[in-house]
Amino acid sequence: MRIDVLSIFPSYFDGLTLSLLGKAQSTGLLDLRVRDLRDWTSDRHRTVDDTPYGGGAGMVMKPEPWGLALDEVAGSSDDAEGGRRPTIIFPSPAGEVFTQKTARDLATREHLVFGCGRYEGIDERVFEFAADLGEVRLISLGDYVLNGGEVATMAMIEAIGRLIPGVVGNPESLVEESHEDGLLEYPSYTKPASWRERAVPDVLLSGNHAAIAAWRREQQFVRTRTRRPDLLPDGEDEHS
Ligand code: JF8
Repeated sequence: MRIDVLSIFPSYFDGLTLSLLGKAQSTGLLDLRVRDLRDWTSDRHRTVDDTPYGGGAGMVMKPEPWGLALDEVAGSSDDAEGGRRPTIIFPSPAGEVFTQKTARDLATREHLVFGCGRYEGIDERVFEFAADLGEVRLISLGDYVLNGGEVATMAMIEAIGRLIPGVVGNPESLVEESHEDGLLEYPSYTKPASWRERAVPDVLLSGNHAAIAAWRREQQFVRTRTRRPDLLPDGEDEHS
Protein backbone atom coordinates (compact mmCIF):
# COMPACT_ATOMS: atom_id res chain seq x y z
CA MET A 1 0.00 0.00 0.00
CA ARG A 2 1.15 3.52 -0.81
CA ILE A 3 0.26 6.37 1.57
CA ASP A 4 1.04 10.02 0.84
CA VAL A 5 0.71 12.58 3.63
CA LEU A 6 0.53 16.34 2.97
CA SER A 7 1.25 18.47 6.05
CA ILE A 8 2.95 21.69 7.11
CA PHE A 9 4.38 19.67 10.05
CA PRO A 10 5.93 16.61 8.35
CA SER A 11 8.11 15.79 11.39
CA TYR A 12 4.96 14.77 13.29
CA PHE A 13 5.13 11.57 11.29
CA ASP A 14 8.67 10.57 12.30
CA GLY A 15 7.12 8.23 14.88
CA LEU A 16 5.61 6.08 12.14
CA THR A 17 9.09 4.76 11.28
CA LEU A 18 9.21 3.03 14.69
CA SER A 19 8.05 -0.46 15.57
CA LEU A 20 5.49 -2.30 13.46
CA LEU A 21 4.97 0.30 10.74
CA GLY A 22 8.70 0.96 10.48
CA LYS A 23 9.18 -2.75 9.73
CA ALA A 24 6.33 -2.63 7.19
CA GLN A 25 8.14 0.19 5.40
CA SER A 26 11.54 -1.51 5.37
CA THR A 27 9.99 -4.74 4.06
CA GLY A 28 8.09 -2.88 1.32
CA LEU A 29 4.57 -3.68 2.55
CA LEU A 30 3.99 0.04 3.20
CA ASP A 31 5.31 2.87 1.03
CA LEU A 32 4.78 5.96 3.24
CA ARG A 33 5.67 9.33 1.70
CA VAL A 34 5.31 12.38 3.97
CA ARG A 35 5.53 15.72 2.14
CA ASP A 36 5.73 19.33 3.32
CA LEU A 37 2.85 21.31 1.82
CA ARG A 38 5.09 24.39 1.76
CA ASP A 39 7.14 22.71 -0.99
CA TRP A 40 4.29 23.73 -3.31
CA THR A 41 4.41 27.45 -2.41
CA SER A 42 6.45 29.93 -4.44
CA ASP A 43 6.53 33.12 -2.34
CA ARG A 44 9.44 34.05 -0.10
CA HIS A 45 7.48 33.28 3.08
CA ARG A 46 6.11 29.92 1.82
CA THR A 47 2.60 31.10 2.72
CA VAL A 48 -0.15 28.48 3.07
CA ASP A 49 -2.88 30.55 4.77
CA ASP A 50 -4.93 33.69 4.19
CA THR A 51 -7.85 35.60 5.75
CA PRO A 52 -11.36 34.18 5.34
CA TYR A 53 -13.82 35.70 2.84
CA GLY A 54 -16.85 36.90 4.79
CA GLY A 55 -14.75 37.61 7.86
CA GLY A 56 -14.42 35.66 11.06
CA ALA A 57 -11.73 34.47 13.40
CA GLY A 58 -8.53 32.81 12.26
CA MET A 59 -7.01 31.93 8.93
CA VAL A 60 -7.94 29.52 6.14
CA MET A 61 -5.57 27.36 4.09
CA LYS A 62 -5.13 28.76 0.57
CA PRO A 63 -6.17 26.47 -2.28
CA GLU A 64 -3.14 26.92 -4.60
CA PRO A 65 -0.51 24.89 -2.68
CA TRP A 66 -3.09 22.12 -2.14
CA GLY A 67 -3.93 22.05 -5.86
CA LEU A 68 -0.29 21.68 -6.91
CA ALA A 69 0.45 19.11 -4.19
CA LEU A 70 -2.59 17.01 -5.08
CA ASP A 71 -1.72 17.22 -8.81
CA GLU A 72 1.62 15.66 -7.94
CA VAL A 73 0.74 13.01 -5.35
CA ALA A 74 -2.85 12.12 -6.30
CA GLY A 75 -2.98 12.99 -9.99
CA SER A 76 0.21 11.08 -10.65
CA SER A 77 0.54 8.83 -13.69
CA ASP A 78 1.07 5.68 -11.56
CA ASP A 79 -2.59 5.59 -10.56
CA ALA A 80 -4.22 6.98 -13.67
CA GLU A 81 -2.36 4.73 -16.11
CA GLY A 82 -3.74 1.65 -14.38
CA GLY A 83 -7.21 3.22 -14.33
CA ARG A 84 -6.92 3.49 -10.54
CA ARG A 85 -7.86 6.48 -8.42
CA PRO A 86 -6.46 7.14 -4.96
CA THR A 87 -8.63 7.55 -1.88
CA ILE A 88 -8.08 11.10 -0.62
CA ILE A 89 -8.77 11.57 3.10
CA PHE A 90 -9.13 14.92 4.81
CA PRO A 91 -9.26 14.59 8.61
CA SER A 92 -12.05 16.88 9.75
CA PRO A 93 -14.15 17.26 12.90
CA ALA A 94 -17.07 17.63 10.44
CA GLY A 95 -16.45 14.23 8.81
CA GLU A 96 -17.79 10.69 9.32
CA VAL A 97 -16.40 9.13 12.51
CA PHE A 98 -13.45 6.76 12.06
CA THR A 99 -14.07 3.23 13.39
CA GLN A 100 -12.50 -0.22 13.00
CA LYS A 101 -14.91 -0.72 10.08
CA THR A 102 -13.47 2.38 8.38
CA ALA A 103 -9.96 1.04 9.00
CA ARG A 104 -10.84 -2.33 7.44
CA ASP A 105 -12.34 -0.59 4.40
CA LEU A 106 -9.35 1.72 3.89
CA ALA A 107 -6.86 -1.16 4.38
CA THR A 108 -8.11 -2.65 1.09
CA ARG A 109 -7.10 0.46 -0.92
CA GLU A 110 -3.94 0.56 -2.99
CA HIS A 111 -3.23 4.29 -2.58
CA LEU A 112 -4.29 6.63 0.23
CA VAL A 113 -3.60 10.38 0.37
CA PHE A 114 -4.04 12.24 3.68
CA GLY A 115 -4.43 16.04 3.53
CA CYS A 116 -3.72 17.52 6.95
CA GLY A 117 -5.40 20.87 7.52
CA ARG A 118 -4.41 23.47 10.11
CA TYR A 119 -5.82 26.85 11.22
CA GLU A 120 -9.60 27.09 10.65
CA GLY A 121 -9.42 24.52 7.85
CA ILE A 122 -8.96 24.33 4.07
CA ASP A 123 -10.65 26.39 1.32
CA GLU A 124 -13.75 24.33 0.41
CA ARG A 125 -12.89 24.27 -3.31
CA VAL A 126 -9.92 21.98 -2.55
CA PHE A 127 -12.34 19.16 -1.60
CA GLU A 128 -14.31 19.68 -4.84
CA PHE A 129 -11.11 19.63 -6.91
CA ALA A 130 -9.78 16.53 -5.11
CA ALA A 131 -12.94 14.65 -6.11
CA ASP A 132 -11.74 14.92 -9.75
CA LEU A 133 -8.62 12.93 -8.79
CA GLY A 134 -10.01 10.24 -6.51
CA GLU A 135 -12.58 9.27 -3.91
CA VAL A 136 -12.69 12.01 -1.26
CA ARG A 137 -13.50 11.11 2.36
CA LEU A 138 -13.81 13.61 5.22
CA ILE A 139 -13.12 11.58 8.37
CA SER A 140 -13.16 12.59 12.04
CA LEU A 141 -11.11 10.85 14.72
CA GLY A 142 -13.86 11.55 17.26
CA ASP A 143 -16.05 14.19 18.84
CA TYR A 144 -13.42 16.51 20.31
CA VAL A 145 -11.34 19.37 18.93
CA LEU A 146 -7.75 18.99 17.69
CA ASN A 147 -5.52 21.76 16.33
CA GLY A 148 -5.03 20.11 12.95
CA GLY A 149 -5.25 16.90 10.97
CA GLU A 150 -1.82 15.46 11.85
CA VAL A 151 -2.65 13.54 15.04
CA ALA A 152 -5.83 12.16 13.45
CA THR A 153 -3.83 11.05 10.39
CA MET A 154 -1.24 9.31 12.58
CA ALA A 155 -3.97 7.39 14.42
CA MET A 156 -5.67 6.40 11.18
CA ILE A 157 -2.41 5.26 9.52
CA GLU A 158 -1.59 3.11 12.55
CA ALA A 159 -5.06 1.53 12.60
CA ILE A 160 -5.04 0.93 8.83
CA GLY A 161 -1.38 -0.09 8.54
CA ARG A 162 -1.62 -2.96 11.01
CA LEU A 163 -4.45 -4.46 8.89
CA ILE A 164 -2.30 -4.73 5.75
CA PRO A 165 -1.71 -8.47 5.24
CA GLY A 166 1.73 -9.41 6.58
CA VAL A 167 2.23 -6.35 8.80
CA VAL A 168 1.06 -8.06 12.01
CA GLY A 169 3.07 -11.32 12.27
CA ASN A 170 0.33 -13.48 13.81
CA PRO A 171 -3.01 -12.74 12.03
CA GLU A 172 -4.86 -14.43 14.96
CA SER A 173 -3.88 -11.50 17.17
CA LEU A 174 -5.92 -9.24 14.86
CA VAL A 175 -9.25 -11.00 15.41
CA GLU A 176 -8.95 -11.15 19.22
CA GLU A 177 -8.64 -7.36 19.40
CA SER A 178 -11.16 -4.98 20.97
CA HIS A 179 -13.74 -3.89 18.39
CA GLU A 180 -12.98 -6.63 15.86
CA ASP A 181 -15.92 -8.70 17.14
CA GLY A 182 -17.95 -5.74 18.41
CA LEU A 183 -17.01 -6.37 22.05
CA LEU A 184 -14.28 -5.04 24.33
CA GLU A 185 -11.36 -7.33 25.04
CA TYR A 186 -11.22 -9.69 28.03
CA PRO A 187 -8.70 -8.90 30.84
CA SER A 188 -5.16 -10.29 30.49
CA TYR A 189 -2.75 -11.51 33.18
CA THR A 190 0.83 -12.78 33.29
CA LYS A 191 3.21 -14.06 35.97
CA PRO A 192 3.44 -13.93 38.95
CA ALA A 193 0.19 -15.73 39.90
CA SER A 194 0.02 -13.54 43.02
CA TRP A 195 1.28 -9.95 42.98
CA ARG A 196 0.92 -7.52 45.91
CA GLU A 197 -1.79 -9.79 47.39
CA ARG A 198 -3.73 -9.78 44.14
CA ALA A 199 -4.36 -13.19 42.60
CA VAL A 200 -4.85 -14.10 38.98
CA PRO A 201 -8.41 -15.54 38.54
CA ASP A 202 -8.31 -19.28 39.35
CA VAL A 203 -9.95 -20.33 36.09
CA LEU A 204 -6.94 -19.09 34.11
CA LEU A 205 -4.67 -21.45 36.07
CA SER A 206 -7.10 -24.42 35.80
CA GLY A 207 -5.95 -25.76 32.43
CA ASN A 208 -9.65 -26.13 31.51
CA HIS A 209 -9.67 -24.53 28.07
CA ALA A 210 -13.45 -24.59 27.63
CA ALA A 211 -13.94 -22.92 31.03
CA ILE A 212 -11.29 -20.31 30.17
CA ALA A 213 -12.97 -19.51 26.83
CA ALA A 214 -16.38 -19.20 28.54
CA TRP A 215 -14.98 -16.95 31.30
CA ARG A 216 -13.25 -14.68 28.78
CA ARG A 217 -16.42 -14.36 26.69
CA GLU A 218 -18.37 -13.53 29.85
CA GLN A 219 -15.82 -10.87 30.80
CA GLN A 220 -16.13 -9.35 27.32
CA PHE A 221 -19.90 -8.97 27.80
CA VAL A 222 -19.58 -7.63 31.37
CA ARG A 223 -17.02 -5.02 30.33
CA THR A 224 -18.89 -3.99 27.22
CA ARG A 225 -22.20 -3.65 29.08
CA THR A 226 -20.52 -1.61 31.85
CA ARG A 227 -18.20 0.60 29.82
CA ARG A 228 -19.63 0.69 26.30
CA PRO A 229 -23.33 -0.30 26.33
CA ASP A 230 -23.67 1.64 23.07
CA LEU A 231 -21.79 -1.23 21.34
CA LEU A 232 -24.43 -3.83 22.32
CA PRO A 233 -27.53 -4.26 20.17
CA ASP A 234 -30.72 -4.13 22.30
CA GLY A 235 -31.37 -7.52 23.92
CA GLU A 236 -27.86 -8.87 23.42
CA ASP A 237 -26.74 -7.82 26.89
CA GLU A 238 -28.51 -10.60 28.88
CA HIS A 239 -25.22 -12.30 29.88
CA SER A 240 -24.78 -12.10 33.73
C1 JF8 B 1 -8.59 20.53 12.56
C2 JF8 B 1 -7.72 21.20 10.61
C3 JF8 B 1 -10.36 16.11 14.03
N1 JF8 B 1 -11.57 14.62 15.59
C4 JF8 B 1 -11.03 15.82 15.21
N2 JF8 B 1 -11.10 16.93 15.94
N3 JF8 B 1 -10.50 17.91 15.30
C5 JF8 B 1 -10.03 17.48 14.12
C6 JF8 B 1 -9.36 18.35 13.15
C7 JF8 B 1 -9.00 17.89 11.88
C8 JF8 B 1 -8.43 18.76 10.95
C9 JF8 B 1 -8.23 20.09 11.30
N4 JF8 B 1 -8.32 21.87 12.66
C10 JF8 B 1 -7.79 22.29 11.48
C11 JF8 B 1 -9.17 19.68 13.51
C12 JF8 B 1 -10.14 15.12 13.02
N5 JF8 B 1 -9.95 14.35 12.23
